[in-house]
Amino acid sequence: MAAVEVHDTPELQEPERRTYLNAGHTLSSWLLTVDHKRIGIMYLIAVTSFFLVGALFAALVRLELTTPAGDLLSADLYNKAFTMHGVVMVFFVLIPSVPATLGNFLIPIMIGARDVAFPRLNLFSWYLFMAGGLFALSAAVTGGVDTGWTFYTPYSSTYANGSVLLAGMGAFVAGFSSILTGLNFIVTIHTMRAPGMHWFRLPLFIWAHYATALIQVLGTPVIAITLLLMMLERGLHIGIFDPTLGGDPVLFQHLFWFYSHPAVYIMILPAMGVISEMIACFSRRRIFGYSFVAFSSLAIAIIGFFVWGHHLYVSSQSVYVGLVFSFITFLVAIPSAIKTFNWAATMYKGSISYDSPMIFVLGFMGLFLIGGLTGLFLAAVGLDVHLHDTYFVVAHFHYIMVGGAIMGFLGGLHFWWPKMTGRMYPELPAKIAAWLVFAGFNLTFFPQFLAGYIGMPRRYHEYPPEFQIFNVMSSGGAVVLGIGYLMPMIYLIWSIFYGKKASANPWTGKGLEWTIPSPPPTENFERTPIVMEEAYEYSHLEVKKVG
Ligand code: HEM
Ligand SMILES: [Cu+2]
Repeated sequence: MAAVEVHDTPELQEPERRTYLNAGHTLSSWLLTVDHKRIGIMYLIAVTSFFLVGALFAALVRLELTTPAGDLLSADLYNKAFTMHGVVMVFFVLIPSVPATLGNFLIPIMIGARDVAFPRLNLFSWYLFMAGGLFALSAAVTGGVDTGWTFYTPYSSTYANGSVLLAGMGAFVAGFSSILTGLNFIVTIHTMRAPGMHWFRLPLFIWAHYATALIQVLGTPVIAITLLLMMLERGLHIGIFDPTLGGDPVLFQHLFWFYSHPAVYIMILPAMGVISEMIACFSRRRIFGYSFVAFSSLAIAIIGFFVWGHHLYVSSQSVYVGLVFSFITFLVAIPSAIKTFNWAATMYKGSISYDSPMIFVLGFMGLFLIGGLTGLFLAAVGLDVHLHDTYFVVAHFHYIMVGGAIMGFLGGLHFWWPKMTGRMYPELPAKIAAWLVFAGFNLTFFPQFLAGYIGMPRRYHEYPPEFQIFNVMSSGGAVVLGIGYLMPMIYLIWSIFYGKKASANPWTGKGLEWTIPSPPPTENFERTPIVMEEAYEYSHLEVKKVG
């Protein structure tokens, strides 16, 4: 039998260091916490649970579409499945994914603060989010909703059966959580930066969240009021959207997309912030064109408010208005391209290490590029007449939102996991998961571009047999993708118990979060840090490492 080496582990002798994790072990110490880090973790658990629910509905949709006949789900059930998939994924996964979890955890730390500006409001936002989620889920079990996540009128307001009100309430209440989180971040970033942390020393993660918060505060009230009007019309027949009551159904689409296009930037901008941090760290370089990347977040947030009409090219909107929206849509592609170019330029001649978070970054770059470029196809009015409401659109937005936002989220989760939990996860499964997600994703969604281009419409449960080959590829890819998503859930949870202890700075990163212990103490910093250097001073660090 092998000899067992017995030695005194220093951890056993030292009194256990106080961290935000061991600050309290009861359930109420979590449910009543005002610590931004614990609230971030609570969002992480909630978002992951919603993700599983959303994925379940996606699995139903993909299973149905494997064969051309509508044999698994009736048309009605199919409509309900993709609606719940969309509602849960958009409002309860994508929108809170990065800002509510990583944003909550990291923003105060990255700017050298002890918490967000309004810690109680932060906890209240979490409860609102959960209440919204419960409304939405109860819609699923009390008859379901079949309007699609877009709730288009007059179908939703007058004709649809099912729990439209509950689902609408869900999105409405969750919206307030999003507004209050944005408000909290804006005030935090304005007022709580440590001495020396002036605006152009902020990590790009902060800039991205600042821009996102502006959209959350300015845009979300519009969707809230729109959903409220839809629900009022449904309950009281007040005639705002339904033409038989004297309303205008396209008005709903304008109001809906006035929020929901900017909302896609609520989903992607924070992920872009994550990507900037990881590219700098794993290329050991300052982000090329820091201020361009910072301002492009603001530009995206602002111009993003003026492109909503590209969802209405075929809705009776004047073709001249369509041309204006088309032009502005092309404009908003510029700041996205600036980011992509600057990331590539940062990596160029950088000393890149391919740790698992970086694999997610590279995956993000590839998928976001395809998503963005196909957006240009859709932005061209003439082409969009052909592509609108086909699987091409479905593929486009999944490349952006799942390929982009979720890839960034997963990458960030791996990158900061050691900081959040004090444990390292196993590297090899993480690399495998990153590759599986990338491969599975492409196999799932690339065929949808082709199917859409040759005319497969979205939102039908049966289709002509010539589209089957694409759908079989998609459903097969979804299995690979599903495994890629499940793996991190397993090894990350495993690592909390069995992972190697993480040092304060396992990636030798720059940024204040790497200067405090992993996991951080409740108050983050013993003393308020004084910031003396620019963001991403990696050249400096290289010298130190060698010397
Ligand atoms: C490069 C910039 C982009 C351009 C030019 C662009 C263009 C478009 C256009 C024109 C449509 C409407 C297509 C139709 O309904 O026929 C569309 C749909 C969509 N886009 Fe983009 N897009 C871009 C980036 C994004 C980003 C960054 C996101 C999300 C983070 C996104 C998410 C969506 C979604 C969710 C839809 C479809 C919504 C639905 O009908 O359910 N797009 N895009
Ligand atoms: Cu849009």
